[in-house]
Amino acid sequence: MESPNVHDFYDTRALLSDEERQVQDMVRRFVDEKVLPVIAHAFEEHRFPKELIPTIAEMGLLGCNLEGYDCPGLNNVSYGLICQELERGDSGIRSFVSVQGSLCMYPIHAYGTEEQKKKWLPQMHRGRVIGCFGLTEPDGGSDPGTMKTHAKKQGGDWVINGAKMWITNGTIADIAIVWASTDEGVRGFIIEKGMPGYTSRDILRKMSLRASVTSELFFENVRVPEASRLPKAAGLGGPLSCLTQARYGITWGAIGAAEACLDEALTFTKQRVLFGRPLSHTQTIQRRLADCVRRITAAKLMSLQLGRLKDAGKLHHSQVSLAKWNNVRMGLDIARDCRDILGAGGISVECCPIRHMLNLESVITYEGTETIHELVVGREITGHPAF
Ligand code: TGC
Ligand code: FAD
Repeated sequence: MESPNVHDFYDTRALLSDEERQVQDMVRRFVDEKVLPVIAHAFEEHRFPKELIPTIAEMGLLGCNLEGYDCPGLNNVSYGLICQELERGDSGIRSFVSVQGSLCMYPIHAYGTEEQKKKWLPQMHRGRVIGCFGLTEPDGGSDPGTMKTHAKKQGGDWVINGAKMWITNGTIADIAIVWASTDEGVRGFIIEKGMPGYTSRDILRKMSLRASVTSELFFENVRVPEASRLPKAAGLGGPLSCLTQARYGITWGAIGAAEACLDEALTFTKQRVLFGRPLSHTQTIQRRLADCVRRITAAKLMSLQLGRLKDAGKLHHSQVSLAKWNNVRMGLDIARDCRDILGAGGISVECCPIRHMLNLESVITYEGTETIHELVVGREITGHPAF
């Protein structure tokens, strides 16, 4: 009997179709050849490597699991594998793809008119139009139902006032999907860069997701035509359904970040000789590395089953919450442990665990904090909302 593959202990690759494996291999090569050589420097410089966008678009990764409008309609397991490989590079690159596909193209696809879909989706798939998603506000993100951004009907238009904060891609976005309260409940709007009264600025000095653009958006009497409203989105369920798409991808992404950290720690412990033997020959290090493999293996099986449920149309959003909570916690704990295993060298940006660890501090907060996901699962099993 062959020994298990350290990088895939339960041979989950065998559970993938040929197409899924090809997609994974293509993105893996892209990350090895184009992302890894530049990412540490980009992180240090607090710069999103925008020059990667054309290649990401050429590979068909933007909105890859949407059907029609020039999108390839890959299944959700393929989308997950793409997120996993991208986040093996950096959470910032996966975030860019998540926001474009799951948070901006998905709501247009699910809730837009035929005209909106034809106008935006092909261009967004090709990376010629970049989107951002504005839900969180300065006064708090966990409870978006209390948002203050407001849209008021005036004649045939809507007039929007308010602000959004911590918005990925904000200043580089050509369009923003903005959620606002109205007299009839929460509604979604496509707001275009350059519309009078709409401004944005970057949030600087981040210690996490430094290779990603994070911004504030401001709306001062922004006049938006009815044709820019997403007509099929009514209520908070609209934006929350987009979050389910992105959270699903994050469950896979965290696996990639953890794998990158484990790879580096494993190589190091085989080479580092202390007390007359390689570190990898000590019991404590073996237990820690084995624990990484245990947790990554469990996370992979969770995300794969989640993907199969999603592809079968049987996914409940609380199942995504369970995996977002489990897998991001797994990634963060592994990144931190691998950082420590690398000793002093582990605090250098030249080693990936500290970068992943810092990034995952954002990932565990955005798209619903860990506490929110625990409470979503708690509500599901008790029937009582305890938020
Ligand atoms: P609640 O009563 O639970 O729900 C209102 C309606 O929405 C439905 N629903 C969902 N539908 C789809 N997916 C989900 N995940 C859903 N959660 C709820 C629900 O069934 C209901 O429908 P209906 O028809 O009965 O009206 O609403 P609530 O106000 O009690 O809030 C629940 C709570 C706390 C779970 C929700 O507010 C929440 O998820 N809060 C966290 C907010 C959050 O995650 N924000 C993320 C902002 S975007 C972001 O972080 C992007 S980072 C991007 C990157 O760079 O990758
Ligand atoms: P708060 O909601 O103020 O929460 C503060 C603390 O209170 C947290 O620890 C939380 O878990 C806890 N808490 C909240 N409610 C309860 C409760 N009932 N019981 C116990 N504890 C509770 N948002 C977007 O809309 N679009 C984006 O593109 C986007 N990108 C982001 C990128 C980055 C890098 C970051 C860091 C955030 C981004 N966000 C985005 C915002 C993100 O979704 C919010 O930060 C998140 O939802 C939490 O909101 P908050 O930061 O306001 O924290």
